[in-house]
Amino acid sequence: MTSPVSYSLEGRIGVIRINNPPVNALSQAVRAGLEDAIKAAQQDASGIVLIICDGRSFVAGADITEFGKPPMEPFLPDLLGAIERSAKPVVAAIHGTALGGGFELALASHYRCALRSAKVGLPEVKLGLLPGAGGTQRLPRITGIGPAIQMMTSGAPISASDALTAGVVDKIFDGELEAGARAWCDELLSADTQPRRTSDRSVDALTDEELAAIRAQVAKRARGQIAPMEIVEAAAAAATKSFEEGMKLEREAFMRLIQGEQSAALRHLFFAEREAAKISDIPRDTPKRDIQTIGIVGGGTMGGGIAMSFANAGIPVTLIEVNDEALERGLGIIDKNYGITVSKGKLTEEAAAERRQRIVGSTDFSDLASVDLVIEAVFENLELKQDIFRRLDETCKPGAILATNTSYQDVNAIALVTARPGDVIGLHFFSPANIMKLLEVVRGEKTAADVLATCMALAKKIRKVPVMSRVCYGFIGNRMLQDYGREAQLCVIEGGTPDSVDSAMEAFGMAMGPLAVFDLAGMDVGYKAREILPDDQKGDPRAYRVADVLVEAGRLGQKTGAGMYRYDPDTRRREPDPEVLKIIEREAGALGIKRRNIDDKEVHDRILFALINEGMNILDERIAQRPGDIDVVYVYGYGFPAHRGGPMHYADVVGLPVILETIRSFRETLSAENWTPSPLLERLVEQGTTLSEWARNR
Ligand code: 3H9
Repeated sequence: MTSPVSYSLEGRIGVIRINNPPVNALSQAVRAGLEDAIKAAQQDASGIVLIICDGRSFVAGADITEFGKPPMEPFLPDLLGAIERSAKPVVAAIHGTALGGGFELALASHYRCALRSAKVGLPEVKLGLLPGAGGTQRLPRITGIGPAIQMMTSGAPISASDALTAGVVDKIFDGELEAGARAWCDELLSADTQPRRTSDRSVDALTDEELAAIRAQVAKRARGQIAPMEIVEAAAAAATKSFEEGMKLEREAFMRLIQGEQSAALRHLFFAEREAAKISDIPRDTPKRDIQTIGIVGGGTMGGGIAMSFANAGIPVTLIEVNDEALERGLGIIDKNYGITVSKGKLTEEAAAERRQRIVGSTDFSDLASVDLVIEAVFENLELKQDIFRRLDETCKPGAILATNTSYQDVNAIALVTARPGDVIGLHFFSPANIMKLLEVVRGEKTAADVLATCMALAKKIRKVPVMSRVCYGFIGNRMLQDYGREAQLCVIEGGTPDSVDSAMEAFGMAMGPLAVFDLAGMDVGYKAREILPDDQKGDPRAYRVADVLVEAGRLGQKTGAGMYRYDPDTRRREPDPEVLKIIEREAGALGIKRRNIDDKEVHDRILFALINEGMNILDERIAQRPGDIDVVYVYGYGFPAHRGGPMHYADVVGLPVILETIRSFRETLSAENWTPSPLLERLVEQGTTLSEWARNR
């Protein structure tokens, strides 16, 4: 087998070239190749060593597929130590992304140059890790401890120009990297430049107060994640310990983290996200339709947010509303949103204006005649949507994709009113659509393969994370949410409070507790949805009793200043409301419920096992392709803590037998109607297997 690393002496430059598609990850073969190459360079006539990569990127990190398997020599920290010890200067030439171990390779090199379009970063924290090949010791020695902690705990890459300012890159090239890098190597040679080892440098320590402030700030943002805290301690050690001691500390922390549950969960999600983009019965090379222009029907909050998503990605949008007034209102909200982004300093005024001008409003439906894809984003009403799809069918050109942004309606029933059901699909964005990453791509019975393939690829283009769902009420996310919300509300009326239930779920890591989410979304949303359902489909009436009373009293949530909580008019901070407690107690009495103590464990088990059980049903019915898809939906769309890996990964962590046994006991003690174990859960427990094993062999 040929090595993914080659070495050749070209003039006085020893060129080490890495070629390990797709992203030049540091697999064992690459590490071994690099070790041989750096050794060879010490012995030949080269005066300088250049490390450069083929393909789309410099090294994007350690090979994540090797994690969790027995470590194989050479180990990366040792290899990078050998590179840094090179007697001849080593130059790293970066294009694409130098991430994680890749950036650490560059930091161990003596000099670094990059293309202006390149990015560098240490994203290990997103995998529940800390940089484990010297990053925590070398980066602070260059940037100072504070900026290094910021970069490593956020995991976000920085641009080449920011890297130049921070001193982690020495030179930037426009145009051709290799030619620039070789010319620079020649310059360094002529100047008789010597190796410059970062490990020889020292860095100022933070004061106790500064360190305490950073610890507190990072802990707050970490919300239960361990890796960010380990990063702070390791980076701080760069000032107080020798390089060797710091490396030892880093290695120990890395080994602790990589063996832990949080990193396993985050690595699962990394691969689940990439897997979710694939549809098992549609080949990757399925031809895609060309999507240059978008039409959106409905300029409300959703339609406007969707329009911004496309405009931000450089795709022009025609936004249709019924009349001038509605159109003006819709465009006004878009203007306001761009204004907020500019005022937060996240976008320049010119960039915002450029994006905004890609959205053109119209009240003339026939303006949709030439667009490549239309997304309907009107009120959740099947007849209304069907009516719009009839008009789209008459108006749009052949081959245009017709999508609905419905959250609940039957995509098949919508498709069937057109003469081209193969072109119809669901694209379920999450609010605020310009920000939320998740996109449920809903596959109708007749949706054509190329329509699906096009929409999955398009999602990536607009920086969304797509997950395919088959058709059912609520698709993957909202269908599971029903049982989750039911148990949260039952926990409240049976003895808890909105605050006790939310706090338990927030301690688990949810971005926001379920009752606080009702207030955020508007309590009237669920109320209106229930109103149109027949009684037998509304679910357990005890669950929504309090919500109904609150809505009828005008407490619609944050927008009216009060709902499950009351909100401080200035800070919008939620506060428990004694009024609500009175209502809960009164309604519980009226329903004959004897309130009792409901502890955090019961809240956890009821809410999460209800979610998991419905997830199992969704898998059994093949609404979702795989457990990981559901995890991606919950992490990206519903604030499920990424370091728990998503509900289905978490099911395996808890253990399926424990979940089944608990559900059976809830069936006895709480409600037989609400608690029916999923047949899939029963089968897997009977077979003594885990969900991930089952998914692998499915
Ligand atoms: C680390 O470095 C630890 C060290 O500090 C210490 C070690 C001792 N390994 O995302 P894409 C695959 S931790 C293996 O669709 P893009 C990916 O699975 C690592 N495989 O493309 C996918 O495979 P498939 C720190 C990897 O252009 C394919 O490449 N580094 C790795 O949208 C294409 O990926 C990171 O965390 C990897 N490291 O984005 C960087 N990376 O086609 C992780 C990618 O079969 N990677 N693959 O589905 C990324 O952020 C993005 O992949 C990247 C490209 C930005 C590079």
